[in-house]
Amino acid sequence: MMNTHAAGTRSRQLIDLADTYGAHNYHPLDVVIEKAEGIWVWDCEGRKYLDCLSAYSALNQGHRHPKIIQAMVEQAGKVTLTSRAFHNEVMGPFLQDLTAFCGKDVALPMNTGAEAVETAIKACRKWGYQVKGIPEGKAEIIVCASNFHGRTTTIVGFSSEAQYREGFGPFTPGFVMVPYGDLAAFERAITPHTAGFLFEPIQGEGGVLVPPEGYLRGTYDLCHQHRILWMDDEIQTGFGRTGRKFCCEWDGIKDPDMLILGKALGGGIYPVSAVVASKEVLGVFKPGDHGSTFGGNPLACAIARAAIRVIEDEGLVARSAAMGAYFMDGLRRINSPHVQEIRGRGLLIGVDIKKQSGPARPYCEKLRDLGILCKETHEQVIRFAPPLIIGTEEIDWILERVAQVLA
Ligand code: IF1
Repeated sequence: MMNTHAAGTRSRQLIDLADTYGAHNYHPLDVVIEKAEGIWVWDCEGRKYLDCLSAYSALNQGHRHPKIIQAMVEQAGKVTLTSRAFHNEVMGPFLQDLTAFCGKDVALPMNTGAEAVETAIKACRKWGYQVKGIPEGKAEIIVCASNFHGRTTTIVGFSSEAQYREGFGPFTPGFVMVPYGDLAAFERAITPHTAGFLFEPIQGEGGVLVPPEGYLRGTYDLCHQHRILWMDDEIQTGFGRTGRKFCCEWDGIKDPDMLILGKALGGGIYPVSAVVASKEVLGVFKPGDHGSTFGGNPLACAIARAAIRVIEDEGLVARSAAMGAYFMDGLRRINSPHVQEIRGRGLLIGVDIKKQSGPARPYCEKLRDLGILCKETHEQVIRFAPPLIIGTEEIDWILERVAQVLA
């Protein structure tokens, strides 16, 4: 398929530089972003686009939110990094705000999502040995097919996506895979050595896959019957993205054993991640067991505090629910011959393109030409996930263009 977007000269040069001097581990759309504000971004030629990807939900608060930028600048004028060899003035207040927001006891701060997932795996295994009494070296963690939890060697080792694994073994043992959304299969996979169940409440990379109603609740109840930690990866779905504070609330779950957080926790500015859990679980870590040079640094903590405050003060959870319903309704009205299914919750929406209509990428390229940035996932799915600050007028503007492209 021809790329109809004639990237301007300066953009072309910058893309060539990245191609020449960078590793080719991505295949991005030909857009070079120079500037951004709120839901909008501009490329090097001054063309304006509405951001419908939000850096995979890391930009829930919008680009360069003034309150988060202000917190960042103020903190940068004081101290940015101490390492955990010393205390800093911001980490305590941040951890207090975060645990209050989540309704949990304690949190462990890291940087990227994958690091938080690794942290959760370590905590789960140690809890399995020390608290549950699983024999040393035998702990099992149940994971789901079509999962995405990050890119470390341990995490890709339990991916079902051949490309994520191929050439990167040998892999870490101790993970058992079950089909996503199948409660009976989950129950069959439980053994006396099961320490945890690691899952996404909606699989984003999997293609915005929403599990059947009752699945999350069912796994939660089974986990509690069998003393298994329910490890909820809300890195992409958390902080209002799905129209609830955390996506697990859609199945009535208010108290997950572990919340794994990232992306929007950093307000679209800085990588901030965390595992939030009970004292019983995170209490297994003793000094020296785990850590990170940058985790819990004062700049990260100041930014994350502001990022949480913006979600709360601007009512972004309720806004995501309302705008998501409006967006979904508009998409359903389009009635395109190319659409197989539309699914999602809140402002995490996937439009599944029929196989016979070809892959989703050319549709994303056409949308880009009309001023909308989005990205395909899993060949056939266009993901729409704008910042949660979006309004109905802007959604109407998107829908007009989507209707054109899907006609
Ligand atoms: C990329 C995908 C989304 C995640 C969940 C952990 C992580 C992610 C549920 C790891 C990260 C990212 C990674 C990013 C693109 C993006 C993505 F398409 F690859 F799968 F969002 F859908 N758990 N997802 O979604 O967090 O270490 O990246 O901070 O380019 O790989 P990270």
